[in-house]
Amino acid sequence: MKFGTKAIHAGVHPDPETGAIMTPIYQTSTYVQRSPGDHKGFEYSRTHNPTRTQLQDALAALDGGKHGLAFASGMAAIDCIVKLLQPGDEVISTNDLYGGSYRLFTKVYATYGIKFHFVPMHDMAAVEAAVTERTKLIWVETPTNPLLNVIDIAAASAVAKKAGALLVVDNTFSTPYLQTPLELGADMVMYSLTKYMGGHSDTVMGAVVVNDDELHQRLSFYQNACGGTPGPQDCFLVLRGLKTLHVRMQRHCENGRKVAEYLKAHPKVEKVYWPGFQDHPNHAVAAKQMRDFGGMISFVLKGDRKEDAIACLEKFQLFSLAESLGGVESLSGHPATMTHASIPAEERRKAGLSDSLIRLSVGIEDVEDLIDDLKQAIG
Ligand code: P1T
Repeated sequence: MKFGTKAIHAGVHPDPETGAIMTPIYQTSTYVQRSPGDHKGFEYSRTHNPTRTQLQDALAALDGGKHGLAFASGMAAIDCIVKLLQPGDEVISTNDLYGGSYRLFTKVYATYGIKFHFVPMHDMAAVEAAVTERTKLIWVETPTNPLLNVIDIAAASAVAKKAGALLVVDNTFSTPYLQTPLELGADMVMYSLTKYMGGHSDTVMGAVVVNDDELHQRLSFYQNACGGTPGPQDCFLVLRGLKTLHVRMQRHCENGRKVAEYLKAHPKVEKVYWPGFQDHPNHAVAAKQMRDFGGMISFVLKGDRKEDAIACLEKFQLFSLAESLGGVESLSGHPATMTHASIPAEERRKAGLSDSLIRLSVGIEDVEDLIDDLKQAIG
């Protein structure tokens, strides 16, 4: 089955009771048992819920995985993965990543004795140099948030296998439409479903997809034991979003390309970060592992001044200034004060994240209107 057909049909089936073609929202916390332990596979909705089961199956199918696990947020999904570790274990993570992931690693799990090494992962030699006998997890986000660096998943998988570590890919920016990390050797794919997968900025959710049965069992244990599970209404919304993922992503990519090219040609723009450009430092890796280049773009205005970036952000009419990304509507953001404020300024500078960086999530509006908005805001 091809991707678009899977996005609409995989994992879901008409309701056996009524024939309802869309997955019902099973708004129930519990399920009647005939006799203690004698039930229809559902005991309590933190553990299993039929709406969530269909979403998890759909997510697994789209990534070519065997098992999907849904969570109440992307952060809850990341939290569940890190729970696989023990004090003394080490993690190698990209140094350019979502600020919330950095905060969870450094402010929560580092205090439990897990050590995190943050390295520029587009340089695989830097990853290899950080490996020790305690390395248990390699954390890849690609393209990275917000600098759109691209990390070679197959190469990272080779390093992880040699080290005896698990490889996770946060695939939030790409979605399975653009890249399928399990096929490239990743052990786990992680999503903030809040973004492109849900696609309509109307719910917060996360997911993990895996192939390995034992890994799935361990993650399911923490999913249930710790309880960061989503409600059925949210699962329904993401299931609905997935049905148009391929159509939306195609348009995000088309609009992304036009916006990136417009910015690159603009005399007041210093630098544009977008992996589709031939001269992007990781373009060859992007072209190898991605099917297109996405709708996330960052840029810096000439002069590299924070106040100019803020003035531009305040002028946007269509690119609403808001945290988040991946919805049908275009958004803009200032990572240094918004999504990445939890990364200390010194660490941000080391990773190349300037206080004058503007991040765009290019939506699926008519691109001429988006370009008109950029024209008036940049001047
Ligand atoms: O917001 P939540 O659903 O909990 O997902 C966290 C998360 C994880 N990974 C990546 C790559 C992300 O971008 C995010 C959330 N990001 C934003 C809110 C943002 O505006 O960048």
